[in-house]
Amino acid sequence: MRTYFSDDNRLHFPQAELSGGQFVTPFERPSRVEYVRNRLLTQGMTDIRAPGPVDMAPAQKLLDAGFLRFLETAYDDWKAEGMAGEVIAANVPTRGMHQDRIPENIDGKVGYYCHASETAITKGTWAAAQSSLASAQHAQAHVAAGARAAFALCRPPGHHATKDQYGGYCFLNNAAIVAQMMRDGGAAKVAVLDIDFHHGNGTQDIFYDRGDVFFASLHGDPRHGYPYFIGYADETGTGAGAGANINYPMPPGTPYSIWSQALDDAIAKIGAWGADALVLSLGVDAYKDDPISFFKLDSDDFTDAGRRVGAMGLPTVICMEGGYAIEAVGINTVNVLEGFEGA
Ligand code: OKP
Ligand code: ZN
Repeated sequence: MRTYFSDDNRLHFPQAELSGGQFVTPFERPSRVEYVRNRLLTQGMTDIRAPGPVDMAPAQKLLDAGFLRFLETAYDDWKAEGMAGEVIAANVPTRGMHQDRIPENIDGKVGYYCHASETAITKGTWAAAQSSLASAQHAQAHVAAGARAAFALCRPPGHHATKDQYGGYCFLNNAAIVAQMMRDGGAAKVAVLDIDFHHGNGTQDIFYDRGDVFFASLHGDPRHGYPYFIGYADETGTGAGAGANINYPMPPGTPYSIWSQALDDAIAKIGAWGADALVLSLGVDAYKDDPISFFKLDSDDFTDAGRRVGAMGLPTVICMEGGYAIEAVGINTVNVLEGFEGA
């Protein structure tokens, strides 16, 4: 399987993440994808290419224009206002406030376009987010040209980003944009299967009222984990999208024996729905030693999960999402790819 990967991911590396009331070195750091890259090489998956340029047109079609302008200019606007540090949201429109008025001051604007203040924007964030999207897009093009599957080693990740909000380490929703590109390329029905530990709220939100893109997510129960306010089992889609969204929230300590039942159910539902192409949002933070998650998968379980997804037999674009047990991220990610290829 071919991999697309951009060194420009390193342009996004904030000094700090707000975690537990302290600023810590971000969990979502460049070394994560270096471990994946090195493991790919170790395992002989050496077809690793830099993506060509990003195509922002599909993002402009799917996402909010003001949001894209904001991402592009936020850091400069922040600096122009005389702020000393990185861009961090501190004021958000909550219950009882206006939800639809966009402040002119950058400190207010950041709150409008952000859903979680752990995530900082730096000088290189926009370039890195675009390079991440470029990897996903070129993986999609490779599949469109006839490859069974391709791996986009995306960083920063994307599945928490909505049409008009960033957060949860995500800025541009790579998986959603690629799903739309598969639709535009001729796939009538596209499924996004999200096996990252965290609920893929951004992808769900983008397709919630659409009947042509199915979304399934396996994740930590939002009563116990980020993103906390979305990801419940009763979120099943609306309008034309009714029945095309399925969530599998699972409790702390969930082992592979339970998790894999949810995976099988999601795979069966996607099959019954009649998907003809697949995007896999691949996070490996369901791993037992992940520092910010609470499931109990072993490294071997990821191989088995990859096998089950591969057995779906669909043209598949695999987009990297999370995984923070740094040294195991490479092994776990490549295990999924090897399982997929061995199916
Ligand atoms: C992004 B992805 C750490 C809390 C972190 C945000 C998690 C974002 C996960 N103290 N909260 O889905 O892996
Ligand atoms: Zn995650």
